[in-house]
Amino acid sequence: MSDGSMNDRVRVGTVKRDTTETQIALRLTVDGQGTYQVATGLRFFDHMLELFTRHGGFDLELTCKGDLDVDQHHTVEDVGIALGEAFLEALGDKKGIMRAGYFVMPMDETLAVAAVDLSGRTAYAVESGVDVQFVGDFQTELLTDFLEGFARGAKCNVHVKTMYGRSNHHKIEAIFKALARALRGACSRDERMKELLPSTKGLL
Ligand SMILES: [Mn+2]
Repeated sequence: MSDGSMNDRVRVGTVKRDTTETQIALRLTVDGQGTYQVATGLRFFDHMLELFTRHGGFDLELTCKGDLDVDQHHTVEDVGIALGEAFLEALGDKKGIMRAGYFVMPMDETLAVAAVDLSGRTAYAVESGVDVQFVGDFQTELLTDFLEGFARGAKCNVHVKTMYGRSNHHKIEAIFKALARALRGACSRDERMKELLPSTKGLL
């Protein structure tokens, strides 16, 4: 039974982001049920965001109307920023959370790792091992732009790497799943230290 304190609240972030390049409306529930309604205009990207939501145990409603007639860059990067901002908002002062998390995720023949630190600082490192320009309708180099945007929006460190694998579809998919589960760990509540900020600095 919830006592209604901040530590028990269902953590939600909502972002509305309108530029000349993209119009985004996003609602993220960190403590969700894995449900999603995602429409970015890019089917492979939708697929990744959907499995990210399910594997993270989040809920996500997201629409993005982007300038796909230019190319996919603004859409993918801005969704990354908005999703990151939603996490930042949802987590509030970050008291009582684990803060850091990692996951090693197999996807058939592929293995990917992800590590995140909700540190208040932006940094990212990406080694996807993807060696084709497109997977489905998705321009694969934009995986890095998505993760950079996410790291900026959430003010966090994001590191992902495909250790090995063959299928480029699997490499990207394993990265999104690993990231989701790493984030799930980082966002989870620390029962033993629930009143404490997980930092000696006094601010995250
Ligand atoms: Mn797939």
